[in-house]
Amino acid sequence: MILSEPQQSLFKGTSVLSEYKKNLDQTFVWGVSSSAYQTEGAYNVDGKGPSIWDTFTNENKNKIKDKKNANIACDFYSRYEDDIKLMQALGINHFRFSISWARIIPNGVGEINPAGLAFYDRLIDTCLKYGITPWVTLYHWDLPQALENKGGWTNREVVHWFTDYVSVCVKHFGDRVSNWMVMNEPMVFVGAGYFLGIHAPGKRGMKNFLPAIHHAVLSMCEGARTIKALQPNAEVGTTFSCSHIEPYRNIEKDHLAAIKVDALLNRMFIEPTLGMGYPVDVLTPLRDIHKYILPGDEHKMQFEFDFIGVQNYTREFVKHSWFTPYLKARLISAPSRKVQHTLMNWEVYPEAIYHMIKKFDTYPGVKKILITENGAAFEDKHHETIISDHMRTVYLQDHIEQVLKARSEGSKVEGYFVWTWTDNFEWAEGYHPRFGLIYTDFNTQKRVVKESGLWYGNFIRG
Ligand code: IFM
Repeated sequence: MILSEPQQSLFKGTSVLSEYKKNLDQTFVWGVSSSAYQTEGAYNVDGKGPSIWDTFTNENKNKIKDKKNANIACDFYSRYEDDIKLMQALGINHFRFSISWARIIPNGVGEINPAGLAFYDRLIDTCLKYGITPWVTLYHWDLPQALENKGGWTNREVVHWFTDYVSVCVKHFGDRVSNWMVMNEPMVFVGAGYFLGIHAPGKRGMKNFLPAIHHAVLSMCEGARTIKALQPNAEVGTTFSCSHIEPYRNIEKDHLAAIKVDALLNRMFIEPTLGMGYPVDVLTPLRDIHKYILPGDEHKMQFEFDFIGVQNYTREFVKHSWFTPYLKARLISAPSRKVQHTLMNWEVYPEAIYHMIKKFDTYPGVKKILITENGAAFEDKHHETIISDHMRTVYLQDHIEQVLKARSEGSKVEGYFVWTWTDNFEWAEGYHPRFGLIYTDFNTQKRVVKESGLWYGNFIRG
């Protein structure tokens, strides 16, 4: 029988990949990831307060592709049970999702919304009913707007607001949730939201960026301490975005530029938590962060996480550039390098995830690594009975192969979550780049399993 190209990819697991899989113990975690704002919708129902993303998308329409918002998104708020049943049917039994702070505490501090707690009770109970372990992220970028009105992440008070919110969640859900992630990709929400102004809340400049970095680091560690104090047996982690960095040309200036970009994108948030301080020796424009560090913070900004979540999608090439303020370095995009790339213009380079695992694995304080996000946005092809997304399937296979290769060499990587379960709202990019294993028809909310979803389910089930 001659198999079509997409069908062949479903069977690729018979080679190197399935060899790795065969030698893997049962404790390795295979899952899927999502987040509240990108999927839930129900943005103003049952007592939920507005978040910065509700405000940003509804009031700054020009900053979002096609002026979209996530008021409805995937309507996960009503459809969670069907989504979880589908997950179970595919054989996926670990689900990473986030809690919307403004659904639990509409004003960010103070009064708790019982209907918000009840929604996550239903969601967690449904996961457990279908044999799916919940992995809960406490902050995936949707700060309550009421707190942004008081300065948001630039206001040091945020550390108290955040730990109060964390303690409400852990006290309420801790009897059923034992895997927590404090934050999702702090460099992205702080960089895009408080320096570049392209994400909510749309703030710019060093005067916002530096305090937001420091307060996010403090909140991440104080939040983690809060979880452990309330639930000593919990597995507490946090997640970091990262890209494998290379100099564009083999010249000193580009090597120096690459060192700076690596410090900014890959080291800025993990190193302080490990007691190494901010990497401002190589990132001199960020030296003024010390203005925000108060006596006693050295201890508060450290925490021994049980695991770190590594979120990698690509590699970046860096070139020296006199014209780029502060960094004097710029990224050379994948399309301009004429290499294979996704709809996000991110180069497809599976070895990047291997290099990132190795990089984080060498920090002595890192106890365990989970790949909490990896995936790709490509065009999906609709056939009569199937949605074929061959490129996504191959992307996942090649990246998983690199993850398992690192593990076979002794790296402490113990799990992998695909970003993402259903196609959803991709922030400033709106609904165009689809990352899902499951196709979402945003008019009808119908879900259709893509070929990549079938492959991933088959692969997990072995
Ligand atoms: O959709 C995002 C997610 O919210 C955070 N990590 C990267 C994904 C793809 O851009």
